[in-house]
Amino acid sequence: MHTIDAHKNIIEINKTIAERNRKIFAQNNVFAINIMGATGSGKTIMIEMLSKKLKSEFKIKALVGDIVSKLDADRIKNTGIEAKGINTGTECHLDSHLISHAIEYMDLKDTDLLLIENVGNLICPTDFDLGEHKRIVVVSSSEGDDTVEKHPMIFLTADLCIINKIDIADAVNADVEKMVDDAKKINPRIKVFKTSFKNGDGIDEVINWIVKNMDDYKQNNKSKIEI
Ligand SMILES: Nc1nc2c(ncn2[C@@H]2O[C@H](COP(=O)(O)OP(=O)(O)OP(=O)(O)O)[C@@H](O)[C@H]2O)c(=O)[nH]1
Ligand SMILES: [Mg+2]
Repeated sequence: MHTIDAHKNIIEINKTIAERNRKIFAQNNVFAINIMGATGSGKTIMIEMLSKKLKSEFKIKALVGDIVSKLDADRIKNTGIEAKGINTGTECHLDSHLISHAIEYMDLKDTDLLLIENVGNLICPTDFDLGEHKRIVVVSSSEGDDTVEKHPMIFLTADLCIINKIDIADAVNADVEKMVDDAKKINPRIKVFKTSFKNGDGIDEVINWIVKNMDDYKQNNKSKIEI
């Protein structure tokens, strides 16, 4: 009798399609970010702010994963950029196959930055490479200051950790510095910013990080294309 490791197979197939997506992004010089994070932590509000602050300088588009509804995609569209909702149904994460279809009809030549909001939770998105170049994970003080410690895998795979809702940390008895320390203990390479997207604290640091990484990617990608 053969035993099949179905999860391993799914991850391998996902990886192959993710590499194909990455190649398509490179051909079109698109910098893609996978924005993961807890439910209600502030992923959509961050994309809304990024859109408002960066859309005059860069061509930005968004893909938005949700179990049902297009509410978040509509919120982002209202800021004046193209945003497409992807309903995952019973699945708690986006995968590279869903992204490959979503970008089929997107004008990637007219895109500098693709922001992909994953389904809100700190578990399922971890294993699924979408073809992105960087990963951001957003958590907030109101989920409890043990949230980071309890979900090490997603912080291990992320490049930037955002600890949001610092404006209400005292009210919910959350020790924000503990969250910062936990993220750095899990992943010493991770960058951590403390934010309040409600009042705008920390958004400029997030913007600088994105723009710097996008510039580096485009510079590197350009030299590869020229070779
Ligand atoms: N007090 C406070 N509220 C915030 C902050 N950031 C976001 N919120 C509120 O938190 C709620 C959830 O924000 P969203 O941006 O929708 O969160 P999300 O991560 O996209 O949520 P899902 O897509 O449902 O997983 C909204 O009511 C926001 O206004 C913050 O820094 N401080
Ligand atoms: Mg959202």
